[in-house]
Amino acid sequence: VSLTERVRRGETGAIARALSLVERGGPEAIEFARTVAEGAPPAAITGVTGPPGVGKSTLVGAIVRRVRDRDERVAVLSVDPSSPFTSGALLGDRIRLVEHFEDDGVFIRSLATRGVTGGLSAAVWPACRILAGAGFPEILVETVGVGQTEIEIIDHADTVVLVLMPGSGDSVQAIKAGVMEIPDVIAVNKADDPRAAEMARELRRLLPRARDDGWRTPVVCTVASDGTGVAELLDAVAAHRVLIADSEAGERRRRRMVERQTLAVAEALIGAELRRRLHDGDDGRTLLGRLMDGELDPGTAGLELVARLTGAVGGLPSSHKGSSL
Ligand SMILES: Nc1nc2c(ncn2[C@@H]2O[C@H](COP(=O)(O)OP(=O)(O)O)[C@@H](O)[C@H]2O)c(=O)[nH]1
Ligand SMILES: [Mg+2]
Repeated sequence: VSLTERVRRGETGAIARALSLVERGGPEAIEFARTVAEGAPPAAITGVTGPPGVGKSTLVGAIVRRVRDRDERVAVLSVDPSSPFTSGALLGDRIRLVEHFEDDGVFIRSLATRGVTGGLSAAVWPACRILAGAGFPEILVETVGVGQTEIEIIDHADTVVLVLMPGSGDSVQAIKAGVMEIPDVIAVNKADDPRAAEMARELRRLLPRARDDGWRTPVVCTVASDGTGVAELLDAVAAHRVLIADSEAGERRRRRMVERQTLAVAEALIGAELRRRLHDGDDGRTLLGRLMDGELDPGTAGLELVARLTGAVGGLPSSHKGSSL
């Protein structure tokens, strides 16, 4: 039986292997992910993002518990390097999801992002295809970050939940200053802290009445550690899902998603190829070697790399040449 078939049957070991495969990246990984997902209904992807320590993993655990109570299958991808876990063993001490490892209806895996351009995007797209192919209608993706970077998940998630906690003022400032995209839902977690209610009020004051797509971002108070507010949070996610399911706003969002996913995949592939060629010499000497010998400067070497990749003379399309310099 092929790996594809075993993934489609939902075999946990096969899914884990398939994810390791796509994690390595490259054209074969993309082709494989596409094959696995062929014919499978698309999964609903929810991004859970925010600064470290606000309780994202705990909240994901609480969401998983609720979804399992409804007897639906759910998969979790964690792109959080600060609290890593794998399907077999949990690393670190901040472990929220251990209870679900025995449950067939739940698949939990951390995802390496390799720290390269397009890393998150290039890894998350095929991973979600694998999980959709394995029959998970719901996927939660935990990503960590502060400010604009965490919101990279917006290119992959149908709904983005930003998790904050009393005291995480940076993100509030980022929203206030307009440098952060307005998330679809905000959870003020650790609402057992009395300052949470005031923070939620401040956020509601700061957030626009409506975004361009007509959506007003709900702010929900949660206590992830005991499940308080998680039902309300899931209601907010469901409401957003309805908005994008059949609307011009949803259409625009999907257009932007596929555009950015495509570019992320292409950029990751080209980036990998460029790095390979920088270290690979076709005439016994690497480009890097020639740089170190002072024969080339980084600018010229960069142009040459691009030239080798595109086959274009001079490395760039002619429209970029002949400037008035
Ligand atoms: N008091 C309180 N602590 C929480 C709550 N949710 C999570 N925590 C704790 O916050 C710490 C960080 O949680 P974790 O889920 O690992 O945060 P992450 O880094 O955002 O994934 C852990 O010690 C949790 O037990 C909450 O609602 N209230
Ligand atoms: Mg975490």
